[in-house]
Amino acid sequence: MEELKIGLVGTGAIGRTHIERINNTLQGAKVVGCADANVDFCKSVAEKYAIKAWESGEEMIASDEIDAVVVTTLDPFHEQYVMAAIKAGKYVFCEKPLAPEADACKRIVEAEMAAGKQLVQVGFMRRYDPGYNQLKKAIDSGKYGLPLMLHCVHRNYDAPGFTTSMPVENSMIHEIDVLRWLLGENYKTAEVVFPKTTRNAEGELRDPQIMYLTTESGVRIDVESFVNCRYGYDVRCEVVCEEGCLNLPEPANAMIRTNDSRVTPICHDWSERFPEAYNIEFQSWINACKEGRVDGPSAWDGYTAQVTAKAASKARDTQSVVEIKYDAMPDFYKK
Ligand code: ISE
Repeated sequence: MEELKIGLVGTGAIGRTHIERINNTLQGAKVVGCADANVDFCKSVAEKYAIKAWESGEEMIASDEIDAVVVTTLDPFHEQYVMAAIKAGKYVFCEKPLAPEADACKRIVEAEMAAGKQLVQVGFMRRYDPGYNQLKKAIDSGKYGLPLMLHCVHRNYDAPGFTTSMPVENSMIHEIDVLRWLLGENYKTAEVVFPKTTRNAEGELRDPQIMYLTTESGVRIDVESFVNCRYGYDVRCEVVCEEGCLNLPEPANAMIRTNDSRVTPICHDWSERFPEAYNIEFQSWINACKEGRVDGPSAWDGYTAQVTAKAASKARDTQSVVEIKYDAMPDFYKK
């Protein structure tokens, strides 16, 4: 296959950045068509990028003009387009979360197994971030002994429209996935506690929140989410091992001396913090599609992330420690 022809469903902000990334920066693929529930807006996007606008996502996915699919719609619509891609036997990249409910993720897993071939990749891009990869390499080397505790921070400048469930289900879902990948094991329990709420939180939102997870082997993790921190975008991860402590590197920025102070700027949001991770993620997905395989976060990873997030949500709502129970991983997903 010369160039992978991609159809993208959902032309919102992240969908448009993916079109630009694939068509202008990456190799071996082009987004050739798009669809969106807002047909007029979709047409304006298609015109801007000189691609075809489709009135129906399903028709685009089934068409011979498309080899593979990217789903960047609102979360509740992920399932229907991922299912359409599985039905058409096409590789599909779905932004996180795979679906808002664990049952929907399970339906996708079952459909993919029934199709007999892995086709789905979930957009957990932190697995491609060079910094998290350095942590993984250091952990896997065994040089520092076993990981015992992880201290993580995930702060956003602001988060308009956020409700109390979103810090877990929309923000910390990234930690839920990337830390499970980092440690190579599932979680056992979840708990979420509320510190004092910032006066910058909208409406009933509880912000910040701290999520505690334990893994099957007993590693203890704390993740602070503060979605209205009002100073920038700040993602930290410290892995305390038996004989060493590993810290996620921050993007390097020049330190400036000005106004009687030393200032080192930090990123404002996730799009500034993780562009490299997105580029590596999409280039790997394109290459894998062309080679006829999926090598990134699978539908099973999407399912386990959602089961974990739902347990953490239950823990938050009931202010108790909740045990996390996954179905057994089918052989189909074992590497
Ligand atoms: C957003 O959806 C993301 O995926 C960002 O990475 C995260 O930092 C932010 O909190 C989420 O709302």
